[in-house]
Amino acid sequence: MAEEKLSDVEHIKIDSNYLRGTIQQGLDDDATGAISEDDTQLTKFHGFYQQDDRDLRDERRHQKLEQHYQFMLRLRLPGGVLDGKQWLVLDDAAHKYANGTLRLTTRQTFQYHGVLKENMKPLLQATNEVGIDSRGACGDVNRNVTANTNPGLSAIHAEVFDWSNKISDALNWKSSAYEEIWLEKKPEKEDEEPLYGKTYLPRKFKVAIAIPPLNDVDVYANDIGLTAIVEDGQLAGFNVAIGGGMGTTYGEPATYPRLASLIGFCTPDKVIAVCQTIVKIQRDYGDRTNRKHARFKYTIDDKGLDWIQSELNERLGWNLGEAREFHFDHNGDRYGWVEGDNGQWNLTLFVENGRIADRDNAPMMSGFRELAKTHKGEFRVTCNQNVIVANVAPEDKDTIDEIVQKHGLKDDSKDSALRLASMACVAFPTCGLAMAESERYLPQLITKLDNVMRDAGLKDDAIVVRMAGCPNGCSRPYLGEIALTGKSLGKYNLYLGASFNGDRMNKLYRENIGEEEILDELTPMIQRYAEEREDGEHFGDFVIHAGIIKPTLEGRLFHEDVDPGA
Ligand code: SRM
Ligand code: SF4
Repeated sequence: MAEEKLSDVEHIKIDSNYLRGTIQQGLDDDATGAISEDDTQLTKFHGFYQQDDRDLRDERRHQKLEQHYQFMLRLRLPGGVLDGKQWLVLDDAAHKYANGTLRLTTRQTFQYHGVLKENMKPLLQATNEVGIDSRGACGDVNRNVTANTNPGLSAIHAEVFDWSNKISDALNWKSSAYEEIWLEKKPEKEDEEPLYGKTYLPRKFKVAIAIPPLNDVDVYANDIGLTAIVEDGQLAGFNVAIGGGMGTTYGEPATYPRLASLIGFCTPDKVIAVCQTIVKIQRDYGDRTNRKHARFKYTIDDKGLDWIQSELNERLGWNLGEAREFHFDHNGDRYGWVEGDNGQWNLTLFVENGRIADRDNAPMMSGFRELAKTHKGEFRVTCNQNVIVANVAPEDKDTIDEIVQKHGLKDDSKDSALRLASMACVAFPTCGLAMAESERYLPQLITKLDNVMRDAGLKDDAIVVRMAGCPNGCSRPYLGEIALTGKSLGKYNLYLGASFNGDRMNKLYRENIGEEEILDELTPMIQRYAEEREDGEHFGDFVIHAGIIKPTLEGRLFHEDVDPGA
C-alpha cells in the first residue's frame, strides 16, 4: 500500500513517538482549553476525547469566545467489575474533576464528562491510585473487554471475568507514554509494541464474552464475540464469532452494521492466542486508507470469511474446532434480587440510560455512594448501562434494601417493563457526532409509549427499545426490537423487528420522522400485538408474523423502506 494513500490518522500515529505526540505541551498551554488537533487523535488511546459543550456553542460564538472545550474520559474496566473502595474514588473524582455525574456505558464501564484540561491529570491519577486505568479505552486498539454479568452462575462468571481481564491485558498497548504523561513516571525500558507495531490498528476493535442463556453483552456486535460453552458445570471453552459492528453512515451503502459470523470453538487455554492472532490479521489486512472502511467487518467481507478462517488456522498452526451448541434467551438484564450458585445474592438496579447523578427527588449518586460505603462484595456494570450489587451475604440484604429504598434507587411507579428494557446513547450536549437528542429525550418518549402499552394491556412487556443520536450505533440500536436513530434535531429513523436475544438485526421502517409520527406508527402496532400475540411471543417475532417486516437472516440491515402491507 503506497504511503501517500494512508489516512491522516495513520501519519499522526507513525509520527507520535508511541502515542506521546505533543500531549504534554498541550496540557501545559494555558492559553486555550483545547489541545492540538493531532493530539486529539492520540489522547483517545489514553482514554480522553476532546469535546465542547454543544449547548453553549452559539452563545460562545456570539461572545467571540473559543468553544467550551472539555474532555470525556472513559475508563478501562474489563468485565465491568469494581469494589466499593474504587467506587468511592470514582464518585469523589466526578465531583472534583468532572461535571459531578458518572456515566455508565454500553460497554460496561464509566465515563466522565466535562473534564477541563487542567483536571485531566489529577483525574487519571486518582483512578489509577485504585488500580483503574484508561489505557486503550478509546483509540485504534482493542477497547474494554465486556463479559456477561450473569449473577446466577457465580463460579462460571468468576472464571469468565478472569478471562476478560487476561484478554484485555493481552490486547492492550504497551508504550510507557501512558505512565510518563499521566502518572509522571520515568520510562524504565525502551518502548515497543509487540502486538500492534507503531501504527496500532486501522480502527477500533472490540471483544465481548457472553455466557448463555444471557446475551446481555450483545456478543454479535463485536469484532470478536466469544460465547462461553459450559458443559457439566465446567467452562469447556468458547465459540468464536468474528466481524460484528454497528456503525454506518446515512446514504453510504458501503457502510453497514453487521453481526459477527460464528467460525468455531477453542478451549480456554487457546483463547488468548486466538484473539491475538485475529487482531494481527486485522492489523495486517485492515484498510488504512479509508477510516469508514477500516473496521474488521469490512476486511472480512472484502477478503471473504473462508480466507480469514484459513489465514487464522494457518497462523495458529491448528484449526478451530466445530462451534458447540448453545442457546440465548435474551439480551436484557434481570432486575431485582437473584441468588447465585454460591449462596450469595445479587441485586440488579436500573440506571436510566446509564447516567448516575443527584437530581431533585432522586439522589442516585448519593445512594450509590452509600451502597459503596456499606457493601462488602463488588459492583458489576452491565452492557445495558445498569449496576449489579453483587455477592451480598443473605444477612446483609436488608441493609442494602434500606439504602436502595431511602435513595429511591428503585422506583416501581416509574420503572415500567418498557423503560427497564430501554437504552440510549449519550448524544447532546457532549457528543460531537450527535444529530438528535438521545439520553435526554428517550425518557420522555418512553413515558408516552408507556401510556400506549398500558392502554393495550401490555404494561409488563419488556420490548427492547434503543435510541441513538446518530447512525453510529453506540446503543446498539440495530439490535433493538424498536429503535430510533437521530437524523436531525427532533427527527429519527425508525427500525423494527430485531430478535429478543441479539441474534437478528432490525430493518429500517420509516425515515426522518418526529415524535407525533413515531407514536402514530407504533400505537396501532402495539395494539395489534396485544390482540394477536400468543403467550410467550415477543414483539420482534410479532412484527414478522404480522407481515410488517420480512425477516433478515443475512445479518445485513435492509436500507429500503418496507411496505407495511407486504
Ligand atoms: Fe460509540 C463514537 C459514545 C459504545 C460505535 N461513541 C463515539 C463517541 C466517542 C463520539 C466521537 O467519536 O466523537 C461518543 C462519545 C459520546 C459522549 O459524549 O460520551 C461515543 N459509544 C459511546 C458510549 C458512551 C455510548 C453510551 O451511551 O454508553 C459507549 C461507550 C462504550 C465503551 O465504554 O467503550 C459507546 N459505540 C459504542 C458501541 C456499542 C458497543 O461497542 O457495544 C458502538 C457499536 C459497536 C461498534 O463499534 O461497531 C459504537 N461510537 C461508535 C462509532 C461507529 C464506529 C464504526 O465502526 O463506524 C463511533 C464513531 C467513530 O468511531 O467514528 C462512535
Ligand atoms: Fe454520539 Fe452517535 Fe454514539 Fe450517540 S450513537 S453517542 S450520537 S456517536
